[in-house]
Amino acid sequence: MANSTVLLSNIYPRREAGGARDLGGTWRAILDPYGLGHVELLGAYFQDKKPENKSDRVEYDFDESMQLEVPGDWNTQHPELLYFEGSVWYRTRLLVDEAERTETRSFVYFGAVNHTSRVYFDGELIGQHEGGFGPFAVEVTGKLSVGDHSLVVMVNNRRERDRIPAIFSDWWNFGGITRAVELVTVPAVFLRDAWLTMSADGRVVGGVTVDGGTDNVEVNVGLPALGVEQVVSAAPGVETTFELLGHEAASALERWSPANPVLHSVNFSTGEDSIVDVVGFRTIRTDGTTILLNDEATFLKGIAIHGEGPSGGRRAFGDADAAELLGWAVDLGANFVRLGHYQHDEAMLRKADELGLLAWCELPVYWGIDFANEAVLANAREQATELVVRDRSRASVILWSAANETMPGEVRTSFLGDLLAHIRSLDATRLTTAALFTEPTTDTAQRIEDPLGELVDVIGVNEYLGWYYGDRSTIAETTWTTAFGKPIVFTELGAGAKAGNHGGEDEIWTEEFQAAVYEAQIEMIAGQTEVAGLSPWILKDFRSPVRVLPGIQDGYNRKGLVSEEGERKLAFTTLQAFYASL
Ligand code: GCB
Repeated sequence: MANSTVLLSNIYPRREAGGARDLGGTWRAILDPYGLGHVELLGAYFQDKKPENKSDRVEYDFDESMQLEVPGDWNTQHPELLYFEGSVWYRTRLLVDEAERTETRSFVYFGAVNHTSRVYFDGELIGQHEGGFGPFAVEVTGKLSVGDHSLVVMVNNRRERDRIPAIFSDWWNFGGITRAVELVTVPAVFLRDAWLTMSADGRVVGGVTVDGGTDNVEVNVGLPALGVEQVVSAAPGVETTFELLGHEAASALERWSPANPVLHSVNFSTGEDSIVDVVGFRTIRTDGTTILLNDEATFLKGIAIHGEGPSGGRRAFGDADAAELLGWAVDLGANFVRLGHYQHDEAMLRKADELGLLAWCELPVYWGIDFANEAVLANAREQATELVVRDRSRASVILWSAANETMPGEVRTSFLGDLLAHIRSLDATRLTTAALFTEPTTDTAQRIEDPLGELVDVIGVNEYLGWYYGDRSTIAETTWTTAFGKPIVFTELGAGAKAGNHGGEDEIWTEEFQAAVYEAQIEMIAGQTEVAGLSPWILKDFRSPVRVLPGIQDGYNRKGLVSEEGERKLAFTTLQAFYASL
């Protein structure tokens, strides 16, 4: 199924300027475990009917059906939905009054819907989308007459061999309309996309895509603080890229960094449309096995984060969750977050920009994907476009990750090669990466030779010494090298511990055991020459249906530095002390 949706960026600026109406709140929902809700004779739920009189055979009624909060996963809203995988039909009513500008163009924007969705407006199918973590929009221009309208969204989160992710993962398959839904109103000719960032060689570069009209239009791009204003001539429907300022003027710009996360106001305008964004400027590149931020060697003091809220074991969304999760990372002394294993809420990157956290953004190409399937590759490319286009103005974003723990093989490597080339074609200013699967040998000299290493700029290594592999006593003397002369980032290491469970360092699941693994890892890292950072697994305990040990896991992966309710474990302090010492 190819997507029939539109990709709109700059939702934050539009929201702030009053161009977006929040459609979140309490929606109605009908469960459809057999996926038959579209069948005319049985229901055709998208028609949003109800029995009108005593002889009317309509076998559903949204008004009397289950309530679900949007945004939000469905799993944690009703106990009977915790494990539900299948289709749910969501319905909200949209009241349009006289004041609503109907002469302009309007889109219903979805921050994310997991996993596959079909959107119906007043009974008509207006868009379908595949991919559970990327933003998309459907156009409703001309449909917003004054009155009451029906918006129905069929959401399906079945795990399938030909989806991304596919069948297996170590996280909860949260279903639903998990991020914000907004009615976005724009002029007839508008900026579908507009971005600005700094290239690896310190130039201010960007792009604009104008939607509507047939003629070329002038787009003004300005950096008011510097008195810079430039006109770009853009043809409708295609991206026009440009360089703002000369190289010299760009080099005089105050740089964004973790120590100084300075953001500049940037505006884009054409005809009746304008966008005001805040953007930081910094360079990111590698030199051999070193990562250079603003031309200075930078060690990534990181932590991995899942898109799960700070409490309640639910899908995270919005500014408050982002502030709390990233606030913990700041307390830890981190300058880097790995946002695994899929695209996170835009709020995370906006907040990371403000806080001065560098970010790794990732696609859900995780474990066993159907790499031989062309349609899967096509969807991977669509998901990559959503990932990159939404956030390529964010200074925090330094790494685009194509995959996590995929098994070496020709078909896999060619799939990821294609995907990485696609990512680079959308954004050549940042580094590419992937978290590689490693099964460390018993040897203390570990060598990474997965050919994927050839295709990325930075090599992510998930290693788990002292947990899945090896003996804790030999971690410290282990060395890591690759065949590629590129920076290594330990993207995963760690151990499970139940918060509040205390005992000896050799007693598994205790906070002491976990802290001891961290101590040994820290000792090891100090002795590496090719390692440019780490993002241990993971900030917070997170739900996973494969973690079933009673009394310890109870449905949670326990490798968090804090529990699912935010209680800090000993290892938090261990890592914090290490980061403070650097
Ligand atoms: C991994 C995976 C991650 C798991 C983790 C674990 O290698 O990348 O998704 O959650 O290990 O805890 O086993």
